[in-house]
Amino acid sequence: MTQNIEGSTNWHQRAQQVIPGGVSSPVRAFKGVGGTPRYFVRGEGSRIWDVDGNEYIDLVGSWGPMIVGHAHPEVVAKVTAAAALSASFGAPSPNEVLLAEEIIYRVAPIERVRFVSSGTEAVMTAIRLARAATGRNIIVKFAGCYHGHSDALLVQAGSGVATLGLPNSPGVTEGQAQDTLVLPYNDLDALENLFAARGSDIAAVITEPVPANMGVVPPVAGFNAAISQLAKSAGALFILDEVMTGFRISRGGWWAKFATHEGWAPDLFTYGKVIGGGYPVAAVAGSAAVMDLLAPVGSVYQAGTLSGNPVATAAGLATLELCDEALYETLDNRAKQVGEAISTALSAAGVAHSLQSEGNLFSIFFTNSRVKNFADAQSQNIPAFNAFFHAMLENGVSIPPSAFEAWFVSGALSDADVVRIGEVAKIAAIAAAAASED
Ligand code: KE4
Repeated sequence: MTQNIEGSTNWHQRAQQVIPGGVSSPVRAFKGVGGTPRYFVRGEGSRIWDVDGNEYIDLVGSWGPMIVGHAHPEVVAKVTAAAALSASFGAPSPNEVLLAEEIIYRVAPIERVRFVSSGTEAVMTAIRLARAATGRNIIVKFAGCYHGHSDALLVQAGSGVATLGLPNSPGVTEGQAQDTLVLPYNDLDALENLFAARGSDIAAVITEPVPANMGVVPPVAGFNAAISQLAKSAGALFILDEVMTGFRISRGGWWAKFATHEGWAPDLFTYGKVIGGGYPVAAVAGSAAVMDLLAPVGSVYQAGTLSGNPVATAAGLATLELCDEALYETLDNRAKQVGEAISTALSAAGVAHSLQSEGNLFSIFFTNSRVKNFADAQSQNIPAFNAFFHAMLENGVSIPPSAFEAWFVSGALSDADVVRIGEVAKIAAIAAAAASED
């Protein structure tokens, strides 16, 4: 099926004259998969339409925020009403208080929330808080985890596991990188050894509770609890970056679903995506003891013109109100149905793959073994994924344009959508098989 993508092609040529790469975020440019990014103009429920009128079932969902589907009438109504009362005051307003209260109600260890406009800002603030709270510099992260584009986190592993981090982007100085150490994910020995060697220098360890920015790589049993214990013993903080998983995995995010009963809690949480329902809302949250270090109570500076914006927080509130237990049950079922339909198609075409999930977050690695860390993820068959991606897209199913991303279901997916996804996956699996043989 050859799609007419003339409109997207023209828009992309025009966009590249005025925006670097024609995009406002690199992954959208299709550099990893090749081809022409689609320019979308409308979404409704589980469907999105591009400028050429092509219709797609959406399994990207703006990378997580569109959890209840596109243009949900209750979200649109609340946003429209808020927007009619002005977009922003640069002053306190009730909606941000209501959204903070909702987050605190859902996640027991949280006593304070500070809103920002992106996950990057939320993580940047959490790092600054951890350094202020401990008086230490070193941040520990894991290879393959993504925490936004602040300098301290655009760092790759040094030559040895415990050596200083190296910048992994031009513009990040060695000075900024050297205070970040990068360990292999799921490697508890490496973490224990680092804490034994440098525990008293470590301000914080940060991790995604289930890494989803290298594809979905579940933690080995007890990994997050061990991080919490090692950090606590060394006087370091534990930052759980739930920007992706927060209120996506459950009503209280990953921690509430998988860790509540394990007797540990991180010192700081970061959120984004779902708490804005597609509008720019993110947050750093935690105990009053740590969070009240932030100005104006404490002296850790952080600020934002549009932080806690009344329209964006109205969207987040409306979205969270729709995220009830029934919705999460639906999401888990839909993720299982979609994952199994695609895996069945790939198996029938003889394409090696590993379907990996945690709750309703899932992804498919084109490799025949379980992916436990970033090195494993990098060893997958990228040409096979890319052929699969384009065949899905050209047949009306939009999946993430990268082999290193999570796939997202929404509450708006229908039984007919799942059937269609399974049919298209059969076509795409054949394309992947052909690419695997090249
Ligand atoms: P933002 O600054 O993009 O709002 O959030 C950064 C961030 C922080 N922490 C985690 C765990 C994240 O997943 C993200 C952002 N995720 C990507 C999706 N892989 C955003 C998509 C993009 O970069 O365009």
